[in-house]
Amino acid sequence: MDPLLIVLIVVVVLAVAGGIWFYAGRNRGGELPPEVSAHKPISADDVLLAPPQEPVTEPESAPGGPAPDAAAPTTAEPTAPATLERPESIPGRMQRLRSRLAGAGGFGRAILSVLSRGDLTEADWEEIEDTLLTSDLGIEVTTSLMDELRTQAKVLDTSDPAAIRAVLRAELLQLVDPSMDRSLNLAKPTPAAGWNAADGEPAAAVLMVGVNGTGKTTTCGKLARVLVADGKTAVMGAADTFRAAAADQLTTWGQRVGVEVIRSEREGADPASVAYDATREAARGGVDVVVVDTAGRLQNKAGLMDELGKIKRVMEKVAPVGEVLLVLDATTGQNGMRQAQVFSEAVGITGIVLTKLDGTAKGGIVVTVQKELGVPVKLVGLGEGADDLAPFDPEGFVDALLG
Ligand SMILES: Nc1nc2c(ncn2[C@@H]2O[C@H](COP(=O)(O)OP(=O)(O)O)[C@@H](O)[C@H]2O)c(=O)[nH]1
Ligand SMILES: [Mg+2]
Repeated sequence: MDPLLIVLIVVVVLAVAGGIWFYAGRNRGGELPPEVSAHKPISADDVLLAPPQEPVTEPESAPGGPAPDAAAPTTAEPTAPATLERPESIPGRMQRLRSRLAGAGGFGRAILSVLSRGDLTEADWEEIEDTLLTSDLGIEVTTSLMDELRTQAKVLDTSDPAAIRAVLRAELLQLVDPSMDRSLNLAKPTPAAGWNAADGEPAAAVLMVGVNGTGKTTTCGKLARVLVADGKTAVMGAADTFRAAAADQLTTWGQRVGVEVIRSEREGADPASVAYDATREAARGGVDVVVVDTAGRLQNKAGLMDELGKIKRVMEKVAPVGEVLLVLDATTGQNGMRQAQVFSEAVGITGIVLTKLDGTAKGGIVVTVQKELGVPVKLVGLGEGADDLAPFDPEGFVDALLG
């Protein structure tokens, strides 16, 4: 063979082999890095199962914003009608909340299932007692309710679940006490003695108090929305001046529901002066209701009493405060009760807002808190959504518990 031809064949073979190696190498390098390829592709399910996103508007003032102006401690935040949402009707939300409560707090259903077993053993009765205790009915109420149920069970045919259900329903309803007045006092108050009529007609005032994290700010926003849905006008006061974020949170709610928020740009400003400004502005604007949010720091009982007392006093330079609502987190149970007592002593409470009743089986706290504080539960919160607040309805509540 021609040596030249042999050299040519070797060159061609080498070139082809090199090409194959190069191509394979490129492919290796072209693979996705493991951390990228490990990502699960986003499917329709991921989107559908994602927790619902609240349409939240960015607060107007950001940290590091304009310097605080000592001469003008409070400002009225303009509302942003573009982000306004349409509130759900009251009957609609009560229906929805009832079904949510039935899903989460239905301790009555557990009791009914035991009762329907017929002849009850001692173990069955203990099971009923345990269920009542874990619902936060408290030992005293549980004991008397157990006595009543046992007595009635002897009198009635225990194999008839409908009859036992009726007894349990009546007993629970009596404990919740349908005779209490649960309406919010939103009547226009009589102006204070020193109030100048030229400064406007004072608005009905609602003061929101309670421990940090119980849901005060959220409840202010939800309540303002209920008022708007009811055709009323409102102003909110951000008297939680401890953190700027608290006023921002309330401002965001104000923007959502189209309600003006009076706040201070200065962190640590005097909460009483913000509360006063909000109350005065509400009168000047001829608004129906002023809702004042407060801080709930509890390190020092005397300090808390002073602060809340002062807030209420300055608001009453305009007109009497019609509602002081204590916001209580239902999931904290008996712990929350002790804190509630402190607030109740610090400032007269006219009603309770029980929040986070969704996702707890501690519905019995309604009975306990009313008994210990002597004021009715007026509103219940059953979620973080803007429409997740409803008037407390004893019959609906008991029926939801019984499933
Ligand atoms: N599940 C549930 N969460 C709530 C309810 N009310 C308030 N929250 C949540 O509780 C947290 C604290 O609420 P916030 O209003 O800031 O409490 P504040 O410190 O008392 O003003 C927030 O994450 C709220 O969304 C309710 O009724 N149900
Ligand atoms: Mg707050």
